[in-house]
Amino acid sequence: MALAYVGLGSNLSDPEKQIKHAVALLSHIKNTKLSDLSSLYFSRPMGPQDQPDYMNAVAALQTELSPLELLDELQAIENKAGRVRKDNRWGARILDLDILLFDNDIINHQRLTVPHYGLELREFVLLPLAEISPELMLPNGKSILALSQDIDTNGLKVHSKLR
Ligand code: PH2
Ligand code: MG
Ligand code: MG
Repeated sequence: MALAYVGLGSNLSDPEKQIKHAVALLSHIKNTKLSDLSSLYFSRPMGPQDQPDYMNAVAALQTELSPLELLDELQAIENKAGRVRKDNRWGARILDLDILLFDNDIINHQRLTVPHYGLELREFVLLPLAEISPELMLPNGKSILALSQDIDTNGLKVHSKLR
């Protein structure tokens, strides 16, 4: 059994609804249990500024799946939400589900990099992570709580509880 942290993000097609629906689908992934869920956060776009604001959250999953099996499940949920995969790095998206951490694993696979490459630089990942797991450490030994306290919050705020 592994403990995985997944980042959820949306800035198109009613982001709040997208995230809530995605949470419901996360809780039905095979051989996986949704063990924790952050609040829903309102966040300013990182990357191109000519895109809508985001809603973000983080979920903790206990899973028997391998990292790539979990990635397949997450991509299936993204596709179901109607996400179109195009070459718009950091651009607007209906639903983005990113594996942030998978136990203490370091994964450098063509399809998957864990820890997520942007994790230490993104307030909309660090603050929700610190909300649910303030004691969490990255494989490189850094503390999530310390990183979350040092980062510019860039207007990030709790929008509502997700459960
Ligand atoms: N995701 C991106 C690009 N920019 N900005 C915010 N605030 N939240 C995101 O989830 C996000 C982003 C690409 O995945
Ligand atoms: Mg992303
Ligand atoms: Mg992604």
